[in-house]
Amino acid sequence: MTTKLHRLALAALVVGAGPAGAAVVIDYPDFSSTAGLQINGHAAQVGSVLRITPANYSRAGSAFSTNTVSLASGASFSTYFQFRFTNPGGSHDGQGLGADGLTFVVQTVANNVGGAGGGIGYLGINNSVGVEFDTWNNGGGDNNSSNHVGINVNGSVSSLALTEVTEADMNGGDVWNAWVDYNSSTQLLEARLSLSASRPTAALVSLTRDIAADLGSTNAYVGFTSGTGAAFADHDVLRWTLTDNYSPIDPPPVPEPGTWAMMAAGLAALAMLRRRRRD
Ligand SMILES: [Ca+2]
Ligand SMILES: [Ca+2]
Ligand SMILES: [Ca+2]
Repeated sequence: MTTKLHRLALAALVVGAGPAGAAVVIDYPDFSSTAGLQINGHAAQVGSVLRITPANYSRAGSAFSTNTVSLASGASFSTYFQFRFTNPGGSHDGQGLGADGLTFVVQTVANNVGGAGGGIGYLGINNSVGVEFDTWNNGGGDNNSSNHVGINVNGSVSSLALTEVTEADMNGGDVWNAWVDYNSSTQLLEARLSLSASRPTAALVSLTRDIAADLGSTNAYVGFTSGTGAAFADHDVLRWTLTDNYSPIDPPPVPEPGTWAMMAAGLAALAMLRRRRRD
């Protein structure tokens, strides 16, 4: 268990101690490296983003930790990630273009799953919890909402809790900040969403649930799923951090500049100094 955790931690490049004793076990400041991830279906690394589905009809993709992550007893965890949906197209549901959205998933089934369309790549994953960022109104199961965050369990996309997103249309091309926290001592699962990187005080949607019972194990694959159908968008994850215990990530860590960026800045400063000396 420890070995798996270490492998994953090493692969995630940046590892540190989180607040309140929780360890950061996943930290991708961007996805210029996807080491430690299993990328499935139509998902792909594109530049420095993780594109879970591309803007095309009937695509499905997922990306999960290659190895299981060992969560705290009771399956507590906290995560923070940024996503962006761009290039929406295809048919529309009466409110904006683009579909079907993105789901953050904790599951114990496998690391290679994903299905298309309104299932958002999540449909059918047993022993799981998923937080969906759903941009297509599939009717009653979506509470007739075209832009909502929902909490799903055990591979069903009929959310047990669902809240309309009113800040903006998630398909609008903005960078969104999302937090999902599960505290096993209260069994409260909470999701937050904001255009700002400041973690909102109040959860957008929450559910009291024995997640450990759903998972059946505290060794879980963590990752993202997405699907497109008659409508589509590029569904990108831009950065991602996860801790192995309840420890809300606030504020999000500031990504350190890459070595090359620092070298480029250093060389530019040196060139400027040389020019000044010549003058
Ligand atoms: Ca929509
Ligand atoms: Ca939907
Ligand atoms: Ca939904």
